[in-house]
Amino acid sequence: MSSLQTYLIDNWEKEIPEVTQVSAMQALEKGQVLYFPHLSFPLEKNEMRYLNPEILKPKAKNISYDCEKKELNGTAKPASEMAILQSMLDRYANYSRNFLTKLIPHYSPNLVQAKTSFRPIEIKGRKSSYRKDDTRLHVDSFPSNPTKGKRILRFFTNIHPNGLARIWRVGEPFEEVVKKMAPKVSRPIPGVAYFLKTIGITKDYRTEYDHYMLKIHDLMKKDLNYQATVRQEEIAFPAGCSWMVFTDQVSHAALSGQHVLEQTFHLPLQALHDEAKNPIRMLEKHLNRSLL
Ligand SMILES: O=C(O)CCC(=O)C(=O)O
Ligand SMILES: [Fe+2]
Repeated sequence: MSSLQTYLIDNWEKEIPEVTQVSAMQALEKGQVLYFPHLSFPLEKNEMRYLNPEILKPKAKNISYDCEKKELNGTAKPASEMAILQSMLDRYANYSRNFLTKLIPHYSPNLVQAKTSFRPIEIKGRKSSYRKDDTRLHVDSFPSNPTKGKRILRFFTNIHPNGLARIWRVGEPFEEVVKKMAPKVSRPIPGVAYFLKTIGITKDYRTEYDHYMLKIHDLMKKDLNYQATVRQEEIAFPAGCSWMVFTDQVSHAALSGQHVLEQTFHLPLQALHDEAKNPIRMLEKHLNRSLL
């Protein structure tokens, strides 16, 4: 199975034929990356000046935007000076949500729009701890943000003004990741999840599923031999294209590139077309018990 499934859609708003809708949903749930080489996000002239890492506040990796609260985070300057940037992210949030609704209408009743982000830093050479190092293959899982089983679906658009591609690697299928990593994870210590939530380290209760995903994320990134030897494919996403993937299922790494927009969506399990093929069920099958 190739890791990419390509769709030549070049318009955010046009209706999408049903055969394409079904193909996209099945490819996504199988663990492929949906690739839209002609789906670009043109910037207005007055938005171009934000393509500059200096708009980030110190230590921030990206600017994040909550399109429901209309709240911008991660900028060095007060939000009032960032009104144009905010409207750019708001437009991207709307375009990507409407597009996904047209591409996979099956998901739309249950689709939850999470943060929008703008990532203006060159990834290559960026310093970070191994856990935060997204140049290493990983599946997404975040220490303070348990999903409690909700899926993580991410939509990306490369908006680099001078044509620089974003270089990714896609690793082995999740079943293989589970076989290698899950046996190394010990069960959560009873009471810890409750404690983490009570003192505010986690924003919600860390389920056993979240525990396994987080440990697998860390084990993958920490294991340099795994990183070097596991089957992987390099993909270049040129400027002016978009792509979408279940990042909690597809092992991925972003090696280089600058200036990307990203929209995260969450999806409850029951919204999937084929509930059997998701990371939760794969982990449960491997461990032979329920995790949620
Ligand atoms: O910034 C990127 O290209 C991808 C980084 C990543 O690992 C993610 O967004 O989950
Ligand atoms: Fe990731």
